[in-house]
Parts: sequence; structure tokens; C-alpha cells
Amino acid sequence: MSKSGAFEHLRNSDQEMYDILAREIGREDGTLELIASENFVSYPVMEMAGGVMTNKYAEGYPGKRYYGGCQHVDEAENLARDRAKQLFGCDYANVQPHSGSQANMAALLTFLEVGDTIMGLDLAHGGHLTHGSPVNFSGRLFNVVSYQVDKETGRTDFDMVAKLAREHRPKLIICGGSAYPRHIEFEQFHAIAAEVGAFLMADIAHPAGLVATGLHPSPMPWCDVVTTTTHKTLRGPRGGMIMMGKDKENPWGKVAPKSGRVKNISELIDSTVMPGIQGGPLMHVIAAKAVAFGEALQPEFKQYSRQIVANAQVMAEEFLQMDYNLISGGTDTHVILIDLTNKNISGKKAENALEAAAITVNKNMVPFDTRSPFVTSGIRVGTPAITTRGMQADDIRLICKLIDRVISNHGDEDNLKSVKSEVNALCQSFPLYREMH
Ligand code: DSN
Repeated sequence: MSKSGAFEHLRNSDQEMYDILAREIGREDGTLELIASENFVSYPVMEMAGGVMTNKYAEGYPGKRYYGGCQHVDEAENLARDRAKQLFGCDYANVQPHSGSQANMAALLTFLEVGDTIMGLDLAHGGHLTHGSPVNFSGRLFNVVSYQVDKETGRTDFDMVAKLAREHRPKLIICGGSAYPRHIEFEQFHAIAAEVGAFLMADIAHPAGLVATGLHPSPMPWCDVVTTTTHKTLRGPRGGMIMMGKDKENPWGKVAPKSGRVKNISELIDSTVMPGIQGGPLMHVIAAKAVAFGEALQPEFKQYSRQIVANAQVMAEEFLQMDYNLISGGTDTHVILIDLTNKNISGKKAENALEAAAITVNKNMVPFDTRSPFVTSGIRVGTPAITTRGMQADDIRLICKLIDRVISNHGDEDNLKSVKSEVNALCQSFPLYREMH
């Protein structure tokens, strides 16, 4: 491993694991990472996530823990919460969810009873697994009514959302998706939720970094609760978070046991996270979230976020010029969803061929897809990770041409090899983690 200096202790104690790590470092360094939900954290974030706070049990919340010795992890969690609130302009943040799924589980179990009706974007139309998929807890615990995107525009079908909401009177509507290239239309969702008396939850896992920097509308004025992951456009460690723009007294009359005071919704969310669905928080990850939020508060992060979107727009134009069919005709964000039907290749074959050429994407269902989720008709492409490496418009154009060379001639091994060597050369010009040398 060339970047081995940082891991000499591991190498001395566990050669087998060291070799696996070395291969992963080589893969990340030498391939083009275009999975829209992935990114590369900064070295300080990685140092914090690999640091001593992994040793600490801290069930509870700052100032109210079930364990001694929590003074410094309390400082770390308070810093993470304060920075999150500043970043997103909100009253409340819970930084303990281990993942986006657990953030969503805690939010749903706070606002709903098992068996209640929810609405979410169909997974096959760009939704998230935890928004009501039948194979997920959300689909098993709740009665799910899924809405879709419009076939022509590829954007949320608000006639359908309104019709389904009036018919099924959901207790909660979820907006946001994992393969939705356009801005999430919080205000339009709010109007429908208000009309039918539903709570509105936004899952901003994908555009969180763009929301934090004002490049995507904020859900805070429109939504009762907002969930996110911290590792996509936000560029933090892998994890989740729950926020509320304005905290409120809970409408279900749940009271604090001793005082009889009506609890705020934030208190109920806190107790749904711990002890409801999690035990000890990952304090090393919470501390790394604080570091990432501190980075996201700097002016450079806004510049970085602008570049993510600019790169995605160059990519969209380039693909359109090469006759690729982009769902919704382009992007407002970091995500591009490509329907490959006119290129006569499935998403699965495209993903595999691109991987052989050192380009990482994921196969993805496209709206109204006739293929299964294991095959799919499309791929999803995103720009956060390559933007972190410093790539800009000319590099993006080259990447699009390389992708097209793979897709157009995916069965030709020599072609894949030749693209791979160009990809490796491009990656070498934008090395990752210089700090490791
Ligand atoms: N699994 C994540 C993604 O790739 O978008 C979130 O759903």
C-alpha cells in the first residue's frame, strides 16, 4: 500500500486485515466514484471517527447519561447538536441515529402508531427503502400508500399525491428520495399535508449538504420533522440525524412522569431514539459529525457545494448531447438518473462493465421500469465524491465520454481495459488522502 504510513500498527498486528484495507484504499484512490450517495470524508473527520471516543458508553443525552465519565463526550455531542442547528437553521437536532434508516424509524415511531397510514415516494420511482417498501420495517409496520412521479416530466405527480391523500387520509406524508434529481417540493407537499391534516416529514439524506449551503430549498419552514444521513453531500461520517425547524408541544397529550408537564415533540423523538430503538450512541461518530458540521459551516463548503451542482449540470448536458435519456430531463442537484433503454443495455450490465473500467455507479430502477430491481433499466450517477477530489468541468466531460465508450462497446474487453487505464491516469491527477503518505 503506498499510503501505508498511517496504518503501521495495524500492519504489525493484523497483516490479513491490513491487506484488505490496503486493497480498499487502492480501490477508492484508483477508481471514479460516481455513486450519488457516497463521498470522501476529510482526514480530520476520519481521525475523529477512528478515535478514542469509540471506547465510551454514553446511553442517554448530554447531562443525563446512565454512565459516569461522560463529561467530554457530552461536550462533543453538544457541539455536534449546536453546529447542526446552526447549519440547518433549526431549533432541534438529535445526532444519535446510527444511520438514515434509524433516523427514519425513530421519526416514524414518534409520530405514528403501528398500523397508521403513511404516504411516501415509491422506491421504484426514486424513493427510499424506509419510506414504505414492503420489505422494510416501514412497509411492515404501517399501511403504505405510495405516490409516483409523472411519466412525462419525471417529477413528483402532485395530482396523484393530492388524490391519494384525500382518499386515504394518511397520518404522515414523507417527501424526499434517493434517486430524485430535482429539488424536493416541500411547499407543495406542505399544502397537501395541511389540507388532509397529515404530518409532513422530509428525508433530505441526499441533498443535505446543498440544503445546508442554501443551494436547495430548506424543508424547515414546511415540515414537522426532517431526517438525514450525514455522509452524502454533507460529507460527514456514516450516520443519521433528526431535526425540527420549530419544536412544539406534542399533540398527543404525552406528559412528563413527575411534573405532569406536556412534553415537546423533541423530547419524544429523543426517547424514541434512546431507549426506544438504540442503546449506546456511537460517540466517535457523533464527534466526527461535529467535525464535519464545522467544516460545512465554512465558506469553502459553499463553494464546494456549488461545484457539486455545476459538475452535475455539465454532466447532464454532456449526456444529453450523446442522446442519453435523463429522467426529468436533467438535474437541480448532484444526482442524475439515466434510462438506458435506448442504449440497449440493462442497468446491471452497465454497472458491471463500468466497474471493469474502474468507474463505480449503481444500477437503478427508472420510473415505470419493466425490469426487476436486480437488473433495472437505468443507472444513477452523482458528483459529490469526484467534486471532493477536485474535478471540474473538463474532467466531467472526459468522464462522460469514458462512460459512453464503455456503454457503447461494453462487450469488448480491450475497450474496457483502455478506458480503465485512462480512468486510472485521471485519478492519479486527483489523489485522495495525501495526509496518509
Ligand atoms: N441507500 C442510500 C442511497 O444510495 O441513496 C439511501 O437510500
